[in-house]
Amino acid sequence: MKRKVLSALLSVAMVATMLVGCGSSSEPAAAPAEEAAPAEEAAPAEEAAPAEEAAPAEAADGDLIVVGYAQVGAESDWRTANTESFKSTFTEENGYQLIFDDAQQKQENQIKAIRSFIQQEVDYIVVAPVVETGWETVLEEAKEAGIPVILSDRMMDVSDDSLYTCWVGGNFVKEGQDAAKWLADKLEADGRGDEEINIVTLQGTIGASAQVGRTEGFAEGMQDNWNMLAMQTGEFTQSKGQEVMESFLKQYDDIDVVVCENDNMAFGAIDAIKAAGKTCGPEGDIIIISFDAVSAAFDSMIAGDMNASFECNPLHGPRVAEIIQKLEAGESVDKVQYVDEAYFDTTMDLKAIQAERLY
Ligand code: GYE
Repeated sequence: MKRKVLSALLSVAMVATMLVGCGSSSEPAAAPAEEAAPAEEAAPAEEAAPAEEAAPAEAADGDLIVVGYAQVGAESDWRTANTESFKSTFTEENGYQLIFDDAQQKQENQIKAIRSFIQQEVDYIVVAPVVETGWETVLEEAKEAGIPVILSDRMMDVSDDSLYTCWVGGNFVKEGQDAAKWLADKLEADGRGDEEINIVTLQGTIGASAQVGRTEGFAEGMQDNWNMLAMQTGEFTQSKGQEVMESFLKQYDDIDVVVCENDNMAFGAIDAIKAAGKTCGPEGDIIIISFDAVSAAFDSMIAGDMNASFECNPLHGPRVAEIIQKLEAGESVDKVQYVDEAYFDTTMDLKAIQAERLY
């Protein structure tokens, strides 16, 4: 299926990818964690590993399958785990050549990467789109070239959904709804169900489906006695999260809850709260709600800084490999594939749960 000899540039990119891949044997290939929320009893993900245990995948003519992955960037722990998942799955040993591109959180860079994948005549293009809109032209180009495009992690909002083959990722709206429900239950349990509650939100990259969905889902669960004082993007990074939280703390002296649309922004917010001489977490004055549930979020909850984190599973490499295998076999694939997700809070045995997790 590989269409012609790849350029020297591609070879360099592949060697670089392989080198990184070689050092990454620590991550087992993980199949979807079928965890139901809440995860108190904690079913650590008993994950089978279909993609890696299968015989190496090879295209019909015996060549390796060439996959171009247009990654968002390296903005968070979640993203690092996601990159690692792709690099450890799409190895030569498993029958693939991965061309990895880090777009540094810029859509224009992703569009360039996709165009370069088309030029290099890869077999499959995988995109974790930075934002939802503005993809039609480049997807048309991929379609024209006959290269299937698989979306992973974030979604695209395009008028013609035949422009991509399928999507696999988390249900961001549900994550937001679950977070609001958790807050309502917690306030009720603390006898604060009727109190005026002041909330601020650190949003992700504006226009990213992880931001759009989490903001929307949480808004749906807002109660009449809750005030959303302010919402501002922290770009999914710790440093921006800290900066925005510092400015919120200067503007408002009565914040009860901070909703952080990912864990890294929560880490920044917690630093800002402590620096301002305030307290947070289960024993503190400000409730911290976050998303992703990466390992460092467990550390933060165990340390008593964060209250709850709503899981978003980043281990999409094996899921995308499974999709590609089906397509190679001429089978059909589901257009939209949601991954089951749980949540974790400080009422749970977090150390035991953390010890079983893969990220
Ligand atoms: O929550 C955040 C990352 O798209 C689900 O992107 C992903 C989000 C994740 O930067 O940490």
